[in-house]
Amino acid sequence: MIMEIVGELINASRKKIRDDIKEKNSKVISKVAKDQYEAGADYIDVNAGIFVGKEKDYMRWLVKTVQETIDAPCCIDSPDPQVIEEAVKVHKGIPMVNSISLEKERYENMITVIKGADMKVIALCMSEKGMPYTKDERMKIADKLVNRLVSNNVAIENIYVDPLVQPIGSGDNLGIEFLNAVEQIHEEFEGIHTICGLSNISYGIPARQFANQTFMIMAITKGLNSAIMNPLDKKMMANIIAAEMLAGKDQFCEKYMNAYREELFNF
Ligand code: THG
Repeated sequence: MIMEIVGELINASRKKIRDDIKEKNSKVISKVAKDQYEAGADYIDVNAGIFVGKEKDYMRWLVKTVQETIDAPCCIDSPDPQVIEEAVKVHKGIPMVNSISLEKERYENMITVIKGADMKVIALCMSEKGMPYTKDERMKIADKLVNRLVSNNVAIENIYVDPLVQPIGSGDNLGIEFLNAVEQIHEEFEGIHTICGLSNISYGIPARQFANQTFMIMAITKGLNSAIMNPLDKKMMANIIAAEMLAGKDQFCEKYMNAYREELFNF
């Protein structure tokens, strides 16, 4: 697939898995990693952010546990540069760092971990001024952040800009402003990736999956080429394959045909 999928399920903010992380239940973590990998995840997100003071220890354990089970890289999800630094040390292969932002302290401390290392980096559109709402606010942050990363010798291909999905319930235009930012980022920076935590869009509204699945299709038409999401959502995975074909990203419909043969549309 063109879309790079980051499996979101190993996140301590999820009630369903919180205690399994807390108790270091490697059997459950291994299974959730394996299930996501087999469903098509390219990266496994690991987030232990709720364990204040113990995040570093949990993060190291999560990275090791995931990588003992499957041969896939992790998306190391923490705002704390020290946590990222320690997790990267035990990580095999090329990790994705989630994330750096334009906030002064976070940028300065995070760039020392990233500089010169072979890793993917999520550039989250957040600044001292807080979260962006409009396309223009997102672009102001994205432009500064990408240029700064490039000047710190991070290759454009390794940058995943996250324009930040905001809940549609907080403003009617928050979906379209995000989508237009995705489009403009791809116009301005050839070879760059865009990424997002897709399910933020449906926070606080009912029938969340339906909104998430539809928003994904809309984002693909704007060029979104990676997402932090639940790869066990079969409808979502089928939508991605069809939308990418229809957006001209599947030469000779090959991936779509393969997915059909593998019965990925039978659910
Ligand atoms: N951008 C970046 N990283 C991110 C996000 C983002 N990491 C965290 C998050 N957003 C993406 N990951 C998840 C993981 C799980 C869930 C949502 C996003 C989830 N949420 C349900 C909810 O919100 O109701 C269930 C919560 C529960 O089980 O208690 O499952 O935007 N770069």
